[in-house]
Amino acid sequence: MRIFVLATGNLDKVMEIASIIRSVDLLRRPDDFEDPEESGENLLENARIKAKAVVDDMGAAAIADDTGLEIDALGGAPGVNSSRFAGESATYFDNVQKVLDDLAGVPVERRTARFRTVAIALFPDGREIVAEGVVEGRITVEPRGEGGFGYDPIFEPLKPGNLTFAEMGFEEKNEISHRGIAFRKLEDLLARD
Ligand code: ITT
Repeated sequence: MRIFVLATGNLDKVMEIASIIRSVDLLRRPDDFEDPEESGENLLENARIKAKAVVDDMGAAAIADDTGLEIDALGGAPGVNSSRFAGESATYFDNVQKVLDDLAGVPVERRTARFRTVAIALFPDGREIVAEGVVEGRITVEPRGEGGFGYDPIFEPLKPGNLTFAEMGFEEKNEISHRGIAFRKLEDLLARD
């Protein structure tokens, strides 16, 4: 089995990725690993920055993702700024609140949005494998559900039942999510590499 270090400091993402990718061994970063500045202009650049920080520091192959929520009525925001939409040290709750405030009065049919994940596997020799996953949906008028993380309580994927990601079970979200799609593709590409 190939071994990769999972280049993320976000434990919610660690749990999802570890459950989606089963055919490679994933190690965690050390707890005191310093997050690199996500200064890229797009999701791929940021995913690469996170993976490269681990490759450079640990000399091991790394896997990372960068994810953005793109809201059409906000011109595609928060996009690459999803973790800091309401400010540098914003919590999940602050970011959700800002989205709902910014969309106040916007009717259901114009609340279209998508989650996009770019996943990367980066090797010490600089070679990389990249895969993307997208899931279309809508932003709800108020948060619903206790599961998931981040913007999950206000994101309803286009699927019969109209549940938010936070109202779905863990496996159900991974089955259809941006991250599920991206990492299953990455796993396929790695199997053929
Ligand atoms: P790392 O950079 O350490 O991986 P992060 O939390 O900054 O962790 P991202 O940049 O990929 O991760 O994600 C930006 C934000 O988007 C994240 O903080 C969440 O608020 C949100 N987000 C990411 N994936 C999500 C998901 O599956 N469901 C809901 N919100 C998500």
